[in-house]
Amino acid sequence: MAGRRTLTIIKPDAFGAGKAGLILALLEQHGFTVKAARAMHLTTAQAGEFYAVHRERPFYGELVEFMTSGPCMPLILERDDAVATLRTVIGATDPAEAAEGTVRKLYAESKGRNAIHASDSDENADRESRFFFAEADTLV
Ligand code: 3AN
Repeated sequence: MAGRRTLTIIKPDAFGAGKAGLILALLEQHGFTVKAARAMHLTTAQAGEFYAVHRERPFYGELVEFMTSGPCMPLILERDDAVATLRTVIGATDPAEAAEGTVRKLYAESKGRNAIHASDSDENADRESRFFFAEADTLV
């Protein structure tokens, strides 16, 4: 059965532009509740580790540089079928291809500066949640 929790990050472009509240309101309208939240400025080592799966991709350096360019906001969110629903709500990686009303259609500038991250599987949601939060922070 699909899990009830997923991990999202409001990325430095959206967080720095003061869009965190609007994005969170949209996610809440889609039935998500916040189970953990923090604001932080990732180090190069942290961003590199978080995106290690993309290490061989041509955009890896650009991605790490962008994710360390300013503070971001990781959150654990909960609702039924959390991973698949959030992927739909954030929209396609490229905002030019994102559906109307999605977070990326509304707030992303480009494939690289695309406002928000969302886990792509229950396994990654679990791994990514542990990356940012201690178990004691996720018991609400
Ligand atoms: P998604 O975030 O939609 O799961 P992935 O997993 O293909 O997309 O890519 C991870 C992240 O890498 C994206 N969120 C985006 O920030 C960055 N990225 C993907 N493709 C490109 C690209 N062509 N140029 C720059 N950055 C990219």
